[in-house]
Amino acid sequence: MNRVKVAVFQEAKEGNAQCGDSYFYHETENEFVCALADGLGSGEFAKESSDIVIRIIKENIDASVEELVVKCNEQLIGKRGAVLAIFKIDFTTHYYSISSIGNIGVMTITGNRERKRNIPNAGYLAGYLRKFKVIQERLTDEMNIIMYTDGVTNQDLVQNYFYDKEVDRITKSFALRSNRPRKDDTTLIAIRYDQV
Ligand SMILES: [Mn+2]
Repeated sequence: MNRVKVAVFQEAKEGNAQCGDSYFYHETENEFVCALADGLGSGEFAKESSDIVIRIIKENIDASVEELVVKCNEQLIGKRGAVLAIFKIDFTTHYYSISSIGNIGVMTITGNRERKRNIPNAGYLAGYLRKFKVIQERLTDEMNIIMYTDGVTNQDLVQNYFYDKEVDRITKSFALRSNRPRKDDTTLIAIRYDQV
């Protein structure tokens, strides 16, 4: 049985058929990883870039967050580019890592309802990569982690339904109550960790 629960809401920008955001998550005995990418611009080329990023992460599940960012960046040379957030849990050390490059978000919520929005690194992935930070923190006994692209607004992010322990209820509440019309492709990933 998986230790981490995940639910995803995704919708294209108003009037667009295809969403340029891509995501992937996977749990093994020792790790959980989730990545979310938003291709720059919109349409086909945006999707191409975000798909490349997600493919690299699937093919290199065991790599560190830092290595994943570097590899993704290399593969985007000559492409439109993408912004990227990666969240990874190491079950053996009880630490999690987060890195985000560009306008894409990660918010952590601990059991005592403390919300923290990860500060993203400036820029985006497209072949030239500046220095970037990977934050590492100890897992708490219960945590919600919310990953989102820029279709999710600040107004959405302060809502109380993000405290819910059931990830499906978080994405359903978001679907019902978040801001519309969608001015950008919108992906919201709700992740729940409970120490067993
Ligand atoms: Mn976007």
